[in-house]
Amino acid sequence: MIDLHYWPTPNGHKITLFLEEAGLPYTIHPVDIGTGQQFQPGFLAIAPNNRMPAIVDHAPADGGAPVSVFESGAILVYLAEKTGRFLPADLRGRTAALEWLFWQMAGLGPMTGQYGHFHVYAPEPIPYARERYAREVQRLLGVLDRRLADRAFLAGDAYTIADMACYPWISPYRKAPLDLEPHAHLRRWREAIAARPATARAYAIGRDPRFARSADLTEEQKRMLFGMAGPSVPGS
Ligand SMILES: N[C@@H](CCC(=O)N[C@@H](CS)C(=O)NCC(=O)O)C(=O)O
Repeated sequence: MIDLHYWPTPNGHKITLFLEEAGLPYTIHPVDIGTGQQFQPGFLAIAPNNRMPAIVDHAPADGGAPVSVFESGAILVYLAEKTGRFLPADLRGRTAALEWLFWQMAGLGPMTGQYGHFHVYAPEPIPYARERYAREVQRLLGVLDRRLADRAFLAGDAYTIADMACYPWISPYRKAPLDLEPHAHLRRWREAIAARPATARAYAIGRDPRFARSADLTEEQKRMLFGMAGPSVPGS
């Protein structure tokens, strides 16, 4: 059994996308990042960066003590290796999947996150920051679109953890939607993933009432999320 420490955000969705595709049994432990649950000692013991998602695998492949994993990219690789699924076994397919997974972790995710911060959450409009991240995210979407011009998924014909990592980060901010019109291949890929039953199940989990929150972040939630509450890990 796997414990999933989760809140329904793009990085959280990556892991439910995998678990629903693979049909692995798991239990969700909500980490309400707006109320500071990411700073609780029990969570920090498995996720020292005070960010979710994180997992604990109580039945690891080596038969030993439970294994905990933080960082969504590392979790996806761990689960792919555990199940032998969604990470190609051949050298070229595996390399391509890992390339695009790392590209998401280091580029698409952080840049889109900053885009969202400056367009949706920042206390005052900063035109330079808004323009910088909007341009960078459009550039990254163009990179994705070109990659998908001649293949169904990022690593080739098969759906992999690279696709699961990127999908939740395509225009995730309802209040600041991105223009996907110029990116026809990206739109086709996105629709194909959205149509998968496991994707529908993964996103339905995020709509469960236990994750209900107001449409807008409160000032207290902003303080928790944007580091205005002091050191990121209390006591550090
Ligand atoms: N690189 C990390 C990023 C995780 C991350 O930023 N998670 C956010 C939600 S999407 C979070 O837990 N935020 C809590 C906070 O900022 O205190 C990963 O991919 O797992």
